[in-house]
Amino acid sequence: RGDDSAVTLLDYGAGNVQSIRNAIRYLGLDIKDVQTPEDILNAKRLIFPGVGAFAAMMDVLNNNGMAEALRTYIENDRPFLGICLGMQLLFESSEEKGQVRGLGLIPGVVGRFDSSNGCRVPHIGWNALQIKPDSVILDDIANRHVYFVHSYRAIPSEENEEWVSSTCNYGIDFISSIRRGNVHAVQFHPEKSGDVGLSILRKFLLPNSQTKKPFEGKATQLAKRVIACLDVRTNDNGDLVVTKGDQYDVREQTEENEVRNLGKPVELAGQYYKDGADEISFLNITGFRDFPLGDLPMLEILRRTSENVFVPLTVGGGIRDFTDGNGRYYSSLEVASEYFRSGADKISIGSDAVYAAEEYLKTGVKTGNSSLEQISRVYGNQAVVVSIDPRRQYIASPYEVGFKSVKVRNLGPNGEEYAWYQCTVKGGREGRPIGAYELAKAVEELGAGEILLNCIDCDGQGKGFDIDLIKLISDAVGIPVIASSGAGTVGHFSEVFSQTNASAALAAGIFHRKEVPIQSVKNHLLREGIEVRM
Ligand code: 1PR
Repeated sequence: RGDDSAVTLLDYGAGNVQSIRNAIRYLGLDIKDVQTPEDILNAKRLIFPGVGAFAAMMDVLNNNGMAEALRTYIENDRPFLGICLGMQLLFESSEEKGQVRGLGLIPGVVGRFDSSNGCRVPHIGWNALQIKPDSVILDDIANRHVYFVHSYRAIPSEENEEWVSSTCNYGIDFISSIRRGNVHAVQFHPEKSGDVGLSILRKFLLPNSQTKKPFEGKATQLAKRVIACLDVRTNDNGDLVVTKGDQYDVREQTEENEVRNLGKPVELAGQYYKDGADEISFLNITGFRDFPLGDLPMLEILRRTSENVFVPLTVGGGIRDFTDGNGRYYSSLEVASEYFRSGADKISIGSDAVYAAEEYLKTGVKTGNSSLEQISRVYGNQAVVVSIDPRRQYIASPYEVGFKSVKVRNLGPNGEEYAWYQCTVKGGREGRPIGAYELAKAVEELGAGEILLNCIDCDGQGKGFDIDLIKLISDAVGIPVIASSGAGTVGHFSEVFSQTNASAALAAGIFHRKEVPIQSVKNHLLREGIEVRM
C-alpha cells in the first residue's frame, strides 16, 4: 500500500494509543505517524486520539507548531476524527488544571463531571447516545452502547448547537460527538466499543465501503458491566496458563499438587470478547515476586490479545518500583508504561497500593511518589485500578478493632455479628494492618480511578458475592467499584447490582469452566430490568 491509503495518526507521545493503532490495522489500513506540522497539513485523513491531560497536551501542541497546523487542517474541512481529549481540544478552553485554552474552534468550556449528583467520576463504561440526523459516522449505531472513560465533558448550548451530532446523559446531558462537514470527534472510544466502535471507524476511514445492516439495540443509559477475569501464571512446566484458585489457592488437591490449568490466555480472552464480555482483566498473580518486565510472555499475551479484542483490557500484577539482578532500577511508571505500550488500557495495582495507603494514613502526606500517584498523574486516574484482596475477620463488637466493620448477614463461626475486612498483599499471603474501607478511601484520594474489590473468603466458592463488603465499599467511595469473587449463578449478578452500588461485576471460574455463559448473565440481567450492553 502507498502512503495514500495510510491513515495519519497524531500521537504526541503522552500515553497509550496502542488500541487505536490496533483497530486501524484490524480494518486493513496502514498508519503514518505525524512527525512535523506539515504531516498534518498533508494528511488525507487524520485521527487524533487525545490522551493524558489537557494542559500538557496543549503545551506540547503549541510548542511544536502542531496546534496551528491542526487549526488550519480543521478550518479547511479536511477529514478529521478526534477521540476523547482529541475532541475536547476543539473547544475554547478546559477547566482541567485551571483554565487552559484549547484550539477555540467550538464555543464552550470543558468542565469536570459533578459527583454531587450521585454519578461516579470518572464516567467509566458503556453508555447510550442520543444521535442527531446526519451524524454520518454514527448513523448505523442508534440505540447501542459505546465505551466512555473520562472525568471532563463539554455541555451542549445554543452557541455550539450546529456542531453537536450526539449527546449522552450522565447526571447531565453532555456532548458525546461533534460533526461539521468532514470534521468529526467523539468523546467515547470507538476503538474500545466492540463491533459498534469498529463500524464507526470504518465509516470514517472507509466511507465508500459497503454499509452493513444498521445495528439494533435498546440502550438508554450507563450499563452495568460484566467483566471476565483471567488469573495468569506460569505452571510447573514453564507455560503461562489461565488458572483459578479456591480462596487464592491455585494448586490441584492431588498428589502432584500442580497449578490448575484452565486454558490459554489469548484464546480465552478472544472467546470472552466474542461472548460479549464488556472488559477483560488479566492478573499476573505471581507478579509480586517475579519482575513483570522479565515476564516477556505476559507482555506478548497483551500484545496478541489487543490486536483482536476491542473492549478495554486491564492488566495487573507486579506494578511497583524494582531493581533487577544487574542493579538496574525500574520505576513502577516504567513497568506500567510497558503494559500500556503492549495494549493495556488500564493497569491494576494490588500490593503496592496497600503500602502506599498505609503510608498515607500514617503521615497524612501525599508524597506523589507512590506507583499509584505517579501512574495516575501521567496516564490519568481513569487508567489506574486498585485491586483489593481482603479477608473477612469476624468480631463480636464493632469496637473491637480500629477499622470500619459491618454487621454481617451470616454470623461468624462463633456467632459473631460483625466483621472487618483485612487487606492483604502478595496474593493473600500476608495480612496488613489496614481495612478495606480505609484502603478504598485512601487510594481514591491518592488517585485511583476504579476499585476491583475481591474477597478471599468468597473467591472460587460460587456462593455469591460478599454483599456486605461490596455495599460497604461502593457506598464509601465516589469512583466506580467492580464487585469480584464468588459468582456461581446468574442470580448472583442481579443480586450484587440490585443490593449494592457496584458499577461492574467480575467473574472467573464460572466462565472458564463454561458453567454459565456471559450471554446468559446478560439475558438474566435484562430480564431483571438491569441495563447491560447486548
Ligand atoms: O499485588 O500488585 O502484584 O497484584 C497481584 C494481583 O493478582 C492482585 O490483583 C490479586 O488480586 C491477584 N492475585 C494474586 N494472587 C491471586 C491468587 O488467586 N492466588 N488472584 C490473585 C486474584 C481474584 C480475582 C478472581 C475473582 C473471581 N484473583 O481476580 O478472578 O476472585 O473469581 P471467581 O469468579 O472464580 O470467584 P500485585
